[in-house]
Amino acid sequence: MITTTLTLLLLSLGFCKGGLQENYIDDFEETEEVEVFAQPSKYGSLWPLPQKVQISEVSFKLSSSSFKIVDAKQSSAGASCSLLQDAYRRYFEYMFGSGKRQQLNKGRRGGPSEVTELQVWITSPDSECDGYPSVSSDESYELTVTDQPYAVLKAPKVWGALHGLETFSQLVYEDQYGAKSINSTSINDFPRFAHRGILLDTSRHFLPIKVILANLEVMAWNKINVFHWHIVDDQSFPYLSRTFPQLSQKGAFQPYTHVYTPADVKMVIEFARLRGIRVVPEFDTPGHTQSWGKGQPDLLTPCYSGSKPSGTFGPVNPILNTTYEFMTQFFKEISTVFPDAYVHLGGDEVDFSCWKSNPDIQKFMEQQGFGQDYKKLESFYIQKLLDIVTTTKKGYMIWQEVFDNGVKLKPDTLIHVWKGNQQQYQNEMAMVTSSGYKTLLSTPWYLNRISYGQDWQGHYKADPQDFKGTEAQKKLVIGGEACLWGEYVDATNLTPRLWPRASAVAERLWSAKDVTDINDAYNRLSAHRCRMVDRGIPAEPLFYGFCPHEYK
Ligand code: CP6
Repeated sequence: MITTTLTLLLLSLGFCKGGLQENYIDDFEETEEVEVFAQPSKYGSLWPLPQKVQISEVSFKLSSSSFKIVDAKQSSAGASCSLLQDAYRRYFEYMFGSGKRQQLNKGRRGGPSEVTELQVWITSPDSECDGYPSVSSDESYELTVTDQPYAVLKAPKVWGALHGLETFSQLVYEDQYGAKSINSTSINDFPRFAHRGILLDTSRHFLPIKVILANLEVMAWNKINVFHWHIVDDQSFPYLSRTFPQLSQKGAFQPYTHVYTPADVKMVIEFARLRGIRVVPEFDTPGHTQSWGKGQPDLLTPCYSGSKPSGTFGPVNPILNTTYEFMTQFFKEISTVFPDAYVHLGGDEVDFSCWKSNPDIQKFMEQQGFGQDYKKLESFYIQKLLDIVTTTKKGYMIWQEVFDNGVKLKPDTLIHVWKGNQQQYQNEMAMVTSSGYKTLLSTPWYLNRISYGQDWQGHYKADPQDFKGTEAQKKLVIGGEACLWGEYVDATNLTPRLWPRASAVAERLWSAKDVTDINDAYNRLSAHRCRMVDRGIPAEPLFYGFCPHEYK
């Protein structure tokens, strides 16, 4: 009875078999045939793959009762470096769980020897323990697990040590009797690109702090080192500004709990720092600013219908002095709240129709000799904004439109490429770098776009240095970002939509250029995804199969 009713209901809603089938075929994306069930890789579950790895057949045991992660005697960072001490605790738990410590059966004769210590040795006199990571941070490390009672993790700075701890934890596996084991291994590792980011959008849906923190943790497992926080946009303004509290009072989703307080922001920045992750906030103007207008009267351009204001508003009003006075104060605050050397200033998708309708703007265009070229007006605004932000001693990132419109930029500006098909974004990368600017790629990594099939493969195959250009041009590519825009994403579906798909981008940006074996990637990524699930994160499956932990 219930079934019949349901069928009728579905039919009446148009969910008939034929319709479904058609959509299904339309949406199907061809993916390369990989082996259906994940096979063990010779690199185990390492993800992203280190630059140089040697793993031998010789294996050692690890016992939760005797194993310790300790500072090497020669290390420049010791017990007072809480960043490292916290990381030791985290990784001990990932390897052995927080449950009761199991005694290794030491009575077994002729059994393999045991690794009892991981010694962490920071080799540079300044470990940077209390600093913030930056685009020029040294993230390299060396890891050796040999026939010694202890393994050694050597890194010039704490940032490399954090990555090395993650790698060490990825080398630990359970043998057929369930005993923790690690093979004799030698790793020399460093990132291919310095900027490996993920964009999360907290304007279209508010993301609770705990969701942001949980995903920062997963970013660390994937050696992602930038959290691009697209914190505000048209739909809401959740950033609580000390200077302009009415921005979030009026512009955040109501009730007023949908805000990030100064204490929240501080917590996110510190949680990220402890994991070697930079927090780059984006305050996107002059477009994408509807929510700003609610708490800051006169900031946005009044649109006209005929000779009268229509009551709606467009982009930031570029012709008023008050606009620039506001921006000066606002970005002064931002520069003190966010310690990173960069802010993202947006500048994308500016709609000119409102500016065109406004008689005051038309008059201004005439005075300035801009004719009907509204890109010139946009550039006028951005130019002034960049000068303002420069006085706060920050560097800036901007979306590609700002470059496309010919705005004069500081030589160290980062141009963020996000538009077009493959041909178009490759042309754009070639143009940006031939003009001498540094660039970041996101176009192939719009994780908010979903389709039926293994779309991670497409993300994996895109390479930010694949475009026509000289070696010098290729060097100007400093990395990329996976973007998860928030229109259709909130706390309920963010995590499985992001992982393990963003992991594919993480390996492209960390590992050597020639790491392209899709079968091996499938095998390692399947295991890496199971590890994420094991560590408590609902990462979605790549394809058929099961995870080993499901048996426990
Ligand atoms: N919001 C802002 C967005 C997008 C951009 N900027 C966007 C555009 C296209 C897609 C997804 C997101 N939602 N501020 C573009 C950079 Cl497919």
